Amino acid sequence: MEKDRLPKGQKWISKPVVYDIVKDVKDVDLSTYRLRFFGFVENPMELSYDEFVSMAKDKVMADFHCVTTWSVKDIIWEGIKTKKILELVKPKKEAKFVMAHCLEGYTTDFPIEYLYDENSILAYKMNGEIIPKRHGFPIRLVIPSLYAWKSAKYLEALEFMDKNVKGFWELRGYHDIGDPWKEERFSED
Ligand SMILES: Nc1nc2c(c(=O)[nH]1)N[C@H]1C(S)=C(S)[C@@H](COP(=O)(O)O)O[C@H]1N2
Ligand SMILES: [Mo]
Repeated sequence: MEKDRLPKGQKWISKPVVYDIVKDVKDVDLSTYRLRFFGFVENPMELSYDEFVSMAKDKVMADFHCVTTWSVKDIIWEGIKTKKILELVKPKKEAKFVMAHCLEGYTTDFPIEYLYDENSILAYKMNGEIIPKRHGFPIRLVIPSLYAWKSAKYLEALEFMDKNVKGFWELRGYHDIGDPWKEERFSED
């Protein structure tokens, strides 16, 4: 049923609203850009943009829920599913949480389980086009099963951590997990 598709407290809108912690996002030089994976992993790894694109074979269509109460249906993301990245970097058993680090300084953290989700993807295309600058060019982490602030734009690195360290919005009161189906908007601590 259509209404079961919308988490409590949300309403549908047609396009995602851009939210950024900075006014201007610098242009990215793709020739020097690297996406890094580090921390508690057996195989730390870095990928150039070209390497990323040559590995990008996955596509996910998912709804996108923002904690400010809007939701957008059926956004199509193309790139590499995060579960495939995990097969390559091999998280150590200590790896319990992940911090996404972004080029302009934004960070967000979440439990590692969310990277095993079938719908979680590192995306370089959105709705069939290269991701527009303000939606996260060159690469964005997309975790459709969490509120949109966990979907880190302008991604620079994923850090595998043995404990929960709060990111930008988590330090300002947002939930450490942020499951829209449980309305985990704010944290209690
Ligand atoms: N790097 C980065 N990623 C970010 C943000 C940000 O400020 N910087 N904002 C987050 C927030 S609060 C939301 S709601 C979504 C918004 O995604 P959109 O701008 O593509 O609509 O991006 C998230 N990812
Ligand atoms: Mo947000």
